[in-house]
Amino acid sequence: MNGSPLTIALAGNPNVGKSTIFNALTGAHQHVGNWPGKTVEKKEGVARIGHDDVTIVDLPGTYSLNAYSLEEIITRDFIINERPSLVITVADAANLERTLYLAIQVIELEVPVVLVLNMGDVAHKRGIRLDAAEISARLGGIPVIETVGTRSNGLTHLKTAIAGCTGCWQTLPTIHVDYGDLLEKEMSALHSQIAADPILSQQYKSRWLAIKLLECDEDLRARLDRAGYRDLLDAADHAADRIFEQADEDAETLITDRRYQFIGNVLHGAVARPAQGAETRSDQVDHIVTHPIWGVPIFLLLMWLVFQLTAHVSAPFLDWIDGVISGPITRWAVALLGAAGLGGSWVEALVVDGVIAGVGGVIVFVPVLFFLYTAVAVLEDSGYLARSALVMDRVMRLIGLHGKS
Ligand SMILES: Nc1nc2c(ncn2[C@@H]2O[C@H](COP(=O)(O)OP(=O)(O)O)[C@@H](O)[C@H]2O)c(=O)[nH]1
Ligand SMILES: [Mg+2]
Repeated sequence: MNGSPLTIALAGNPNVGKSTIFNALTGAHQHVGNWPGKTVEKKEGVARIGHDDVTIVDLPGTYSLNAYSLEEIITRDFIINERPSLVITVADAANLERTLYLAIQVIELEVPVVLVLNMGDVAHKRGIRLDAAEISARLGGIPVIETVGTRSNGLTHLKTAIAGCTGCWQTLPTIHVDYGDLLEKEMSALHSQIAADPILSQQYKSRWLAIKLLECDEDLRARLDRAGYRDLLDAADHAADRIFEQADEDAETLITDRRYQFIGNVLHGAVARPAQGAETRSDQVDHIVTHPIWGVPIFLLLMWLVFQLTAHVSAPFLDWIDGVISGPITRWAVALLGAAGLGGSWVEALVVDGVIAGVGGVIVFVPVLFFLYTAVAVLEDSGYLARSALVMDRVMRLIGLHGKS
């Protein structure tokens, strides 16, 4: 396998730890640039997997593989056109229902996938227990690896899984989300039509394209339109119309629902959460500070404290700076100018009454600003400011000024 240019892509929602895992795998062997013609960052690196050097591409974070954003289009075009040997799909172990949504869509692209459940430490802290082997079994046996990216936990496992999976296109498990009779019937008709076209079926996986057409994917529709597949697009439109008539719901919504249902089935019994009611300290504080009634006096009290802190704690510093500027500094300047023979001249007036008094008048506010910004920074970083917006929004609504006013 030496010398074969293996490429592995990392996909996942934003903030699930893709780049952390990318960095841990590639170390210093990285190249950062842009995707051709796009303003989205492209990170590529080389990792040593077994005896091979493997190229790893950190794909942009996306929540879905629709065509609603540049990131989504880049990600899916890369997987479809570049056909990486493997896609490592990173999900957040503490938010699996949500973050598996992208993983399911990558699996639907029928590429070899290794599923990484990162943030194992966060899940553990929240009392969430996962059965990775069970999840793997329910996903047709694709490798499922638990990691803590920030501590490089699970990376050896991940590398072993990668080594065992690269180029295993032949042994791909087929995992199909069951979209229900109505959708499946329409999909299989489109599927046959796509599979019968040598060019199209070479370029796309037929079932995937059928799903995308029912989802009314604008990007793919435009591409197929340009390539002269009007008949197929018409067939997809008619199918979507029939689905809407019968289900009273558009195909895209039904498809999304079915994917979440599929995820629910995969996780059912494989993920255990602590009993409801086990609130964290942070939740308790949240309830108090965002309380519909107590929230407002707490907000006013905090603002009063910020004001007091700013005004009174900074007062001695302010006085001291004022004293230094109007005392010694002014005296030194007068003495210096006197020694230079400029005592009592307009130059002295300019320096003392103009420059020193003017700059001094600004500098005395530095302590005030320092304490004010420190207080605001603490409130901001603790997350209180964001919560207080919620509290004050309720008050403002009472007087008819909601957030959009
Ligand atoms: N607690 C915890 N934090 C992590 C873990 N992996 C990554 N992070 C942090 O999560 C944040 C987002 O990670 P990043 O790799 O930038 O995510 P990306 O947007 O998917 O590339 C960073 O602050 C990481 O340090 C993990 O396993 N546990
Ligand atoms: Mg990143």
